[in-house]
Amino acid sequence: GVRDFGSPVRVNQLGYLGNGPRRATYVTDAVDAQPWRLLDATDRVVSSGFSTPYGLDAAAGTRVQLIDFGRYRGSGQGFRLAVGDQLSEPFDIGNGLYRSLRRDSLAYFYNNRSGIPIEARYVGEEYARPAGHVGVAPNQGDTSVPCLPGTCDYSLDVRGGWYDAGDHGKYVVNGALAAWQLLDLYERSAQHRDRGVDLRIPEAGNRTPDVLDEARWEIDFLLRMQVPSGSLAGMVHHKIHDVAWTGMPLLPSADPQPRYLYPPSTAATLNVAAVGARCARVYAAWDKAFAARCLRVAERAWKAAAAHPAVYAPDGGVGGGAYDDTKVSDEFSWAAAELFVATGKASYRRSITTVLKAADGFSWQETGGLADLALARAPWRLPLLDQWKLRQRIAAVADVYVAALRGQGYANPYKPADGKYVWGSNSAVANSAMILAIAHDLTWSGKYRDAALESLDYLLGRNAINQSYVTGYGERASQNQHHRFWAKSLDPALPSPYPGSLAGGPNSGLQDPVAQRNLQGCAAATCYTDHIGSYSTNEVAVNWNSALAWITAFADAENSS
Ligand code: 9MR
Repeated sequence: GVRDFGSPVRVNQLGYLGNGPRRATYVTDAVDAQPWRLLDATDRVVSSGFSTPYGLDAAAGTRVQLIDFGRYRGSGQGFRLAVGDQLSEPFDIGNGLYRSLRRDSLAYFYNNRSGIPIEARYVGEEYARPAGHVGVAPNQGDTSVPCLPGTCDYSLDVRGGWYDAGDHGKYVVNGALAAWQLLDLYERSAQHRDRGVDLRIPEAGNRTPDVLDEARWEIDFLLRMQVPSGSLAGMVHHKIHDVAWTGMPLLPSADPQPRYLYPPSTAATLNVAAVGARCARVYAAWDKAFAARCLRVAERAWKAAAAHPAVYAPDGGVGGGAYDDTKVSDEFSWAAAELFVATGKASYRRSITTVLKAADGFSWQETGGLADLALARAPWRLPLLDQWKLRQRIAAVADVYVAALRGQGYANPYKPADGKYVWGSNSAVANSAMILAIAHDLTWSGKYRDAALESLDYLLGRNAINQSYVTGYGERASQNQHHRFWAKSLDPALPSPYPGSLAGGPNSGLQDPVAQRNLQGCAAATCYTDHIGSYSTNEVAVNWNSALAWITAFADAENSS
């Protein structure tokens, strides 16, 4: 049947910042401009105007018009936009709107920690659970994990870290990207005199910024994944996960399956080199011994990768994600850039071979652009002319995203050339917004700031299906993301996803049975269903929430200074 997306008036359901853009999208076949009204919580008309006809939005597959209510200077709660008798979902206007989402998006990580009990005093009774994979029955424990039979003859203590997503695997490539993004978030805040938010985690009050404590939970795990000795010494195991996919629902502590270390890969090794180098620089001010250890591991990984430059993780497999990648020139370049920034050594600089490209952005698989983002965080490492070129490169990419955002019916910097949305498309949106924000930091150009902020409108409801993809934020927010413990729709005794959890989002590939059953023929931006079984459109993942955390931290800082 026809899917019901509610009101045709699409807004950011969290709201609009007092000093940000204020636009909405109206779905209509009308050709002429339409009159709109902005209503306050008492239904009083506080502003009005006419929409701007746009035409067919290709990603949504419907015709739309644009509404700009930026002239309205008031603030408050419970506004609605109206066109005729069609009312949008309610939203707020004002400052400080992103403060709580900024904190919740980071709370995602504590909630998904492995190897430590998740305590009610930090997350509330509903979300508390016993430690997972610490060797208490029925778990076999991540404290001593053997290699996949026949691949090596040792076991490693790879306790800790975060669970990847809705499953209980722990994967180096995207785990490293997520930890990196939290470190970059911290550095961005520090460079902008933004003291960040306090988190409810066991390490709070230890004098280290909480976001660095959270990132360290993962980094400690990543360092443990390094091969200790033998012919592959210094390489890093690609992943650790169960021998077969576990059923749902299932608490981490109730997982009875054997878990294995999967063979090292060049990609995982270089990811650890990159995040280890960033770690060395960031933690130098907080824990010198840890910083030095990060650098030792990173340089050892770099050497090992150079000696084994084409060891690829295979596609396929059972019990966990593949995170396969057969092109690692981009990982070499990213690691080289981070190591250059950390050490200043010219040899590392000579190994930087990639630049940021609009079509690639960055992701766990495509890390070439991260070389530029590493340099952008420490431009003083470069001669002035190269600093200028770096700024120009990032601005040129940001210009492409601004054009994509302005050229679509819903403000979205993500516009894949083939028109198809990928698995985890929402992270591509948030990562593009991060690049826009960095372009703003480097150039002070307001168009990049506005586009970065407006990208959040898309994630929070101003989109083809009137969907806020973030649990707990917005009237029509995702609440059934694919997760083995946050599985209320399978067992009412279990909780919904913790507030601030980002769904993967529309995926044209329909790569799970629920999506295949319910979304046949969908236009790209509508290929999403808030069903716990739809892992290819509705899973959560560490590298997606890290992107949300970065961009909401930016929005919060831009707005509360
Ligand atoms: O985010 C990953 C996406 O880029 C891939 O296309 C997809 C299929 O390989 O896998 C995604 O990662 C999933 C991983 O394989 C297993 N845990 C959940 C991850 C998020 O869905």
